[in-house]
Amino acid sequence: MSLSDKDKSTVKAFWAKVTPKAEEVGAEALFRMLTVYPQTKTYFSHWSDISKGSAQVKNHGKTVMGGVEEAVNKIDDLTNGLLSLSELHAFQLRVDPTNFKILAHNLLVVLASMFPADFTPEVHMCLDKFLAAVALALSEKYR
Ligand code: HNI
Repeated sequence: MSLSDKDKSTVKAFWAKVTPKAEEVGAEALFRMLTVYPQTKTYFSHWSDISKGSAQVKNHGKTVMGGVEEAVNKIDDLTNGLLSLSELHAFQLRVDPTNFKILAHNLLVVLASMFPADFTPEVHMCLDKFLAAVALALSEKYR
């Protein structure tokens, strides 16, 4: 399942609108993931505070969104573009790759609620494809 030129331009145009609010989106999506899918909390057991709006949740939300932005910039070759992030998650952090899909879902929910006018069914479809491709690229080093 590859992204068409139209998918890519739709993702880029939407992302340009998201960028100014990236920190809020990241923190909300991360907090939602930790709440709705509590099994994801195991990876953050070294944090002192995983409550809504905590400094650690905000910080890591920002970090993850930096990774997604990198993916938008490397949308033409996600496998190579995300190789070092994949390596980090596979070998050091040992994050089960099913969690990439869980985070993608939470990102979509937050984007839909924060950008209701821009989040059309078409945009939803392109973002879903893009985030699935990101999840696949991040899973590359696991095999
Ligand atoms: Ni993820 C660290 C990007 C999904 C658990 N993660 C990072 C970093 C980036 C990043 C960037 C910082 C790297 C560095 O220090 O060089 N993570 C992404 C992206 C996605 C993702 C782009 C998916 C879209 N990460 C996930 C998921 C989990 C996850 C789904 C677990 C449920 N990531 C982590 C953990 C760290 C991490 C844990 C280390 C955080 C820390 O502070 O210890």
